[in-house]
Amino acid sequence: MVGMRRDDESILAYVTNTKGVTRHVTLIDPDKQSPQTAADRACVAIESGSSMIFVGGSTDTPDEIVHATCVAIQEGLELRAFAASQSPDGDEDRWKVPVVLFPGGSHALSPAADAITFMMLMNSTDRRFLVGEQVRGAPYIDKFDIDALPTGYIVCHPGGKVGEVGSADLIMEDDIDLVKAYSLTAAMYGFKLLYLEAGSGADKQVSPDLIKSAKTTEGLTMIVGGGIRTPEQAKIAADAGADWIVTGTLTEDATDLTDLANKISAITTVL
Ligand code: 1GP
Repeated sequence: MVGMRRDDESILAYVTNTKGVTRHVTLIDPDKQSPQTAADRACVAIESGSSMIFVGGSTDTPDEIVHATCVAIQEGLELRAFAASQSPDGDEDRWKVPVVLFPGGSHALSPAADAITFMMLMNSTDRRFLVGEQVRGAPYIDKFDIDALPTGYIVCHPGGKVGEVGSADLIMEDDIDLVKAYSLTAAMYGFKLLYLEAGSGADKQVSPDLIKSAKTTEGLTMIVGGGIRTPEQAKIAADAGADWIVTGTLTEDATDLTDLANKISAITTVL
């Protein structure tokens, strides 16, 4: 395990011990930049208040690219942690954030990741996304000794590419009781995380009413992503009960690292 996490805390504990504070995840799609640029972006994100890195997104990225991206990010974080440890005012712990695979399937895995969101796309109509890809991937996750974070993944309207590829029976804005039933199901299965997804690049974020409804189920840490680009949008999701806000497109759209720092700081300061 290459993990950078704090020594006395498991990754699942890090993710689920929210202490009532909403935190931010930066999603890096390995397909969208070189591993070195991914590492630079991840370091800027952490410096700007992000608390976790997800690696994943595209459906057909080769394993080698995913792995090279995870290695580069881990090395970047390690260097920053070391530099902080050498400085009297340095905060070494800030750099010890998990690098977590956010896979589109049983491909795109890397032993350099600390953990994986081990997901059931709960509202898929395709067995492959309910349990098929998971059965294919589990032996590799076991072999690589990556922590599996048990996650219920629910795709909400508009759903974007993941909704299409994952054959999701989309949760609509007014499906308040349905999303509650899904959250109960997730808790009864023993999932610890529930990820409400509007789809990458969505023109509408997950409705706060859906977040509120799912949040009434105890024992689930709520991750919300898709279409969040501004502090106002992040605040809406946080106020509705999101424990983690994920942004991906925001990073890809940033014109440079300074722009990225400004955009992520603007979000993390309102959480
Ligand atoms: C996608 O929820 C994430 O899986 C992030 O979405 O790219 O719209 O930020 P965006």
